[in-house]
Amino acid sequence: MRLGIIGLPQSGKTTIFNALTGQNLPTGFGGSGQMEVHTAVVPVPDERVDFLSALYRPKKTTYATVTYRDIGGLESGMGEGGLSGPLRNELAQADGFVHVVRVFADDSVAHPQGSLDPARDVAILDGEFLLLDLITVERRLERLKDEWTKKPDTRRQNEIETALMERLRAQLEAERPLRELALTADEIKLISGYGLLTLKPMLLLFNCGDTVVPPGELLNDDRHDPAHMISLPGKVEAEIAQLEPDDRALFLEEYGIAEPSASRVIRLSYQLLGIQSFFTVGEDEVRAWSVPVGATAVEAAGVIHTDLARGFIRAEVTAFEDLRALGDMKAVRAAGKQRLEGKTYVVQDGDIITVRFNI
Ligand SMILES: Nc1nc2c(ncn2[C@@H]2O[C@H](COP(=O)(O)OP(=O)(O)OP(=O)(O)O)[C@@H](O)[C@H]2O)c(=O)[nH]1
Ligand SMILES: [Mg+2]
Repeated sequence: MRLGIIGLPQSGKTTIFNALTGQNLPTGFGGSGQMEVHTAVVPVPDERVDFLSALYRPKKTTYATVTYRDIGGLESGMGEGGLSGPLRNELAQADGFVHVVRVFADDSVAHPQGSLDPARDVAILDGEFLLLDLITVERRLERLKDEWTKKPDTRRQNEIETALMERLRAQLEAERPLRELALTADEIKLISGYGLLTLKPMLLLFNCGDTVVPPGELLNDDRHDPAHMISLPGKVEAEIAQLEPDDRALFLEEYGIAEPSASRVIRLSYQLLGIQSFFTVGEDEVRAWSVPVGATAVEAAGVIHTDLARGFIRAEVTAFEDLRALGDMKAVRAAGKQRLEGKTYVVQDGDIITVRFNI
């Protein structure tokens, strides 16, 4: 799953990318306004995996991952003619966005709007995305009108899609993001190829200077869920990410920080994408796997290996918290806490799963 880090020029996107990924890309003026993309795959910190790894002492421990893309090149006004080319593709292919908003004051860093105003900056990028989606929807509606006369045999389908597109248009004209609409799985499938930007989940990341201001004091906009906002000191976080693990632990202890905000952002982005983790355990490997919320046992088996889905018989399932409470699998079984589940069982976050299969 892929998250695009976006924001106005000089908002601190690359700084945040460095903080999240531990990379050390150059920041500051230079790339500004240019379409430029950096990518990194990042393990999702999960103390449950740490616990399982300590218990099983496996040869290998594998965390779930998310991919971040630092996407430069978005600007105020870019939505007007619609986007094309690599920037459009890049945005369309993201599963969600981390929108970096500048809060830090620093006279040596130019602000593209000339002044500090986080709420205004959020509105600017939101407005560009709404406009870009509106252009996409209107183009599609024109196309459907064309096809109505040219392809009479697909009129039923055409009607269905036209009605849906008109619903999307009304939403966008009311300046509301598409992600707020209650769409059916079929409807989502129908529009999934159009790269609609406001349909994707978005995390607002307020890049503060040394004084961290809570999101609620920076923005009051019901189009953004407070659970999908976070404030952090971007530059400090990027510096923490550069420390060796031992120095980092010392630094955090000294400042009384339980955990770097970057770790929280990574976990938040994982949740933002509507995915959750289940675990497989053993002497060889303890591993977190990602499935969409609502996935079934056979779908989870298929994530591990297609053979496991094909030959699926049953899944042995233990809730992680039961294992943590009881200490080991033997105690879990003795307490009757290990269940046998069938193909249609809906996987819960933190399930420890062993698939019984036969091929
Ligand atoms: N004082 C201060 N400066 C920051 C902070 N975060 C980023 N900066 C500085 O702001 C400038 C821009 O940061 P970048 O991370 O390059 O911003 P960007 O959004 O990637 O910029 P472009 O890719 O050029 O659009 C750099 O000089 C950073 O050092 C912060 O929290 N405090
Ligand atoms: Mg940058």
